[in-house]
Amino acid sequence: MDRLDFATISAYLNGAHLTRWHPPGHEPVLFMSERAVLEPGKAIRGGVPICFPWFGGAGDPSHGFARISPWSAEIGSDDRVSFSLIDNEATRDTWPHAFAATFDVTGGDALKLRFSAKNTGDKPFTFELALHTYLAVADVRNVTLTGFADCDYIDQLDDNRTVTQQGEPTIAGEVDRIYQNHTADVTITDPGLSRCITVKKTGSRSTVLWNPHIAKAKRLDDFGDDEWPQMLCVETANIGDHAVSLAPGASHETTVRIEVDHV
Ligand code: TA6
Repeated sequence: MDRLDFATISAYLNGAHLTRWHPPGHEPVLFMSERAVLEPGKAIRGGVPICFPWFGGAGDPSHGFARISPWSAEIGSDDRVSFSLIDNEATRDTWPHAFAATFDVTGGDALKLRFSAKNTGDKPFTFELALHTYLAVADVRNVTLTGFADCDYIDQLDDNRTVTQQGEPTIAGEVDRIYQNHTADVTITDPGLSRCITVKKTGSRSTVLWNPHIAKAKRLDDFGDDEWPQMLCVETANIGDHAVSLAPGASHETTVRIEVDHV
């Protein structure tokens, strides 16, 4: 008897945090740690954390306040959820700017994400962004990546040295790289799950590639010691030299389209 299966998405108002995208005929595409902490004001280990208005330790809290702030949401008719966050006393205490951020999620056979930030104040500001996407893989040591060859990256594990990627990266240890001026599609071919994930983006010139491997996984309380082989972060971002400056009234949009195909 014919059955209709639809993609499922799950998200939390806390951080406008997308935690699940399960397209029909595939295993879930986003990784979620079994030790993720699901509490208001806490970052969630997995899915797509929104790092805004800065990345990493460029401010306090690390990776910005967006991923630990309460967003509002409107659920659209076409499998779309639209989150929004505007400046408030708490955000202004850490970042003295007026802004309106939106994050649109559309599930289905492909996952479509759209982040937009608007300067609603009377002075210019510059922001960083990373849609810190945790992708689920069978074993990160066995995946094949494309889209990074010959691109320069900042190696966050080697004193932020700039390195030119020779060939395509493999994940044989901890990897924490910010690829510069990177706009190419990325593919992750995963023989263990017999699938290929493709990440396509617009409005982004940084891509972060991260896997904690053994030692860092052990240092993360909300990450199982044995979970690191099951994930790879491919983060659509604008960081450092690619941070975005907005004049009053201006806005900027970043989109990501994630597809998954059997191989
Ligand atoms: O995007 C890579 C990274 O900056 C790594 O250095 C690692 O810290 C990761 O983000 C996770 O950060 P979090 O604050 O979520 O533990």
